[in-house]
Amino acid sequence: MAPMPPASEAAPPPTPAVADHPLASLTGDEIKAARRIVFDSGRSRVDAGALRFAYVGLAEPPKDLVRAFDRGEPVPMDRQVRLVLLEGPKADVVEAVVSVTHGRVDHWEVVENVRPALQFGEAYQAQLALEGNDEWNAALDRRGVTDRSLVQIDPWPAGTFGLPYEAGRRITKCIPYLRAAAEDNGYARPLEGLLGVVDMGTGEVLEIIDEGVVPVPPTSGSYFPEHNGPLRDDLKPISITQPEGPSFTVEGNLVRWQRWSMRVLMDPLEGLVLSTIGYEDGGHVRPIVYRASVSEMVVPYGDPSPMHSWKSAFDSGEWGLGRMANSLTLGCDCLGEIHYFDWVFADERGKPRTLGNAICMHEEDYSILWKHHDMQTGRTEVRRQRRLVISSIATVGNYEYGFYWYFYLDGTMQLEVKLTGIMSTKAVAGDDAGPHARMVAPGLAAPLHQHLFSARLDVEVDGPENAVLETDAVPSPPGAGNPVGSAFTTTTTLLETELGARRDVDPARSRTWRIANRGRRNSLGQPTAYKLLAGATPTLLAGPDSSIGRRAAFAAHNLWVTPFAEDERRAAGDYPNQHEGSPGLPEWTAQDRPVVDTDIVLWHTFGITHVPRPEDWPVMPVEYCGFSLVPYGFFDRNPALDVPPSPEGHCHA
Ligand SMILES: [Cu+2]
Repeated sequence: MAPMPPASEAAPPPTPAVADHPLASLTGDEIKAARRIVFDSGRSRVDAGALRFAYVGLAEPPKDLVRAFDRGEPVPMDRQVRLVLLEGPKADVVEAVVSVTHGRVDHWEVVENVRPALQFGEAYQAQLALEGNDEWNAALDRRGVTDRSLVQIDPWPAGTFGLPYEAGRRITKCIPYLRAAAEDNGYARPLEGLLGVVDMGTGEVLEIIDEGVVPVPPTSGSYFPEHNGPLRDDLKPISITQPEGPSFTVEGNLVRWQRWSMRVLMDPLEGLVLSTIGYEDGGHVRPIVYRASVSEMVVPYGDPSPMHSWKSAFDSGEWGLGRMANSLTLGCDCLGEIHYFDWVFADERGKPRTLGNAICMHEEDYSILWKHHDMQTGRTEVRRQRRLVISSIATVGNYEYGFYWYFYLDGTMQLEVKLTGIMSTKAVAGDDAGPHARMVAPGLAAPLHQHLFSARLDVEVDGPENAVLETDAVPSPPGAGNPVGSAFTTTTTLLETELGARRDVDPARSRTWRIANRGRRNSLGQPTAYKLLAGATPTLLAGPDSSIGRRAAFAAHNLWVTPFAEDERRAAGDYPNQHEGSPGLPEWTAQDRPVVDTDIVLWHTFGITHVPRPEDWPVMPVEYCGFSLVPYGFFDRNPALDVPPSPEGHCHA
């Protein structure tokens, strides 16, 4: 695999000179201007040709300014770009913020001993370095590999294990596979026992690890139609048509649909970002979530063998869910009346490029919304549910992750992550994968692992000042108030400070968390609120004192609540790559700041513990995980009574 940028070489489309909104997506002109400002500033310690742009994204303006703009007040537009720059092979970066409105550098700081996400160009150089390395080639010879063009080398984030050569370097560990042909699925044929460790900055091969030859598994892992016939011939066409067009409108990156409104952005690391999510009610937009994103994700592996124990990819912070985003195809990735958003991003030299069809938006019929049949009169009322879908799919090495935000007619919103692609594999001599992996094909196993996501929800339910209430369903004690022993009730706890707000799901108690505005009441006198409805989701299984247990400590709890702080953006910190500590949520929340009736951020860990099954091979049918935000006293009653009966059916009377 050569992880090259997934973009076309085409020049960016013409862009307006002035953004129409403080949260408008960066344009190609703005990226060009930011690059020029960096070069012209003369602050870089290296030549322009040697400078690498590891991150280029919108530096979002203060929330108060955005709110004032949306109220129609005159606010000065200052479009700022946030950059992370690499000046050479060492493990340090420059953090910069430039104003493209004013043509100046607003912030420039060298940060020592941190590493940005892996760079595509450097990953490619690491592959070349191994191909020219004698020790690597000797190991391939021992495995009988004659045609080197069939060797697939996957560069991985290396993690951190206190090895002397880790210090001060940006490292990748490279896993080899042997394809049977150029288009073959290499993951079916691991060259087990062999790893190459490369300094990505210098291209120096640091270590070739050879734990011994294991036979290459015998069977193909092709998922191509030409190898999996005869194909089914009894699937009749399904056509989704909306003869009058979709029910949404789009202005710039502002979407309106059925009283919902939100802005759609893409971040290089977080991928899809939705901002200023609100719901129109009584003639004005009631805010719900200021900004929603997947701030981090990690895939820790549970196999202790030396080839696999180090694997723990932070696919957001070590690769980037926007950087790895696909260009989506009508009829394949998305079906129906589609609106696509292109994404203009900066490549590693800071030049604008366009990823066409990066984000897909459409409506889906979603079965029934509500129904009742009156058994006395025979009158039936039933309404169709419908949802707005905003989605993006990232390919991170062997896996695919689809991020689907849904908005429903009843005021519910949801994030669903669809996991597919190909599992990380190992070759096994014999038919016993041991306790930490599962056989998925002859001679081929897949290690146990987890996929854990951290959704960052900068909430503003009816305004910025919110609090979180945890509610458990509990049995009532037997006695006079519970004479037949069947009573149950709920207990509700206000989460007051950060340490007390590190919480976990409890399906046996139907635990939910309510984001309440205690200064606003519905007609029943209850605080208006949305509840975070979690699934029966795992937390991190790695030990808390292990390397990955520290680095991914955000995944040790399902819920964290923090007071909003502008620089607290990513659950495992800004630089999880080879980080030795426990940055991000564990550090911030150790301050134990109050989180009651103030501007708060919820961080929700959810995901899947993946015990591989044969049916996941050679390519996984989609597995789902996610959560919902459901109105809870936000409205006075079912807000979808005004949805009309379907015109084509006999849905009432
Ligand atoms: Cu998996």
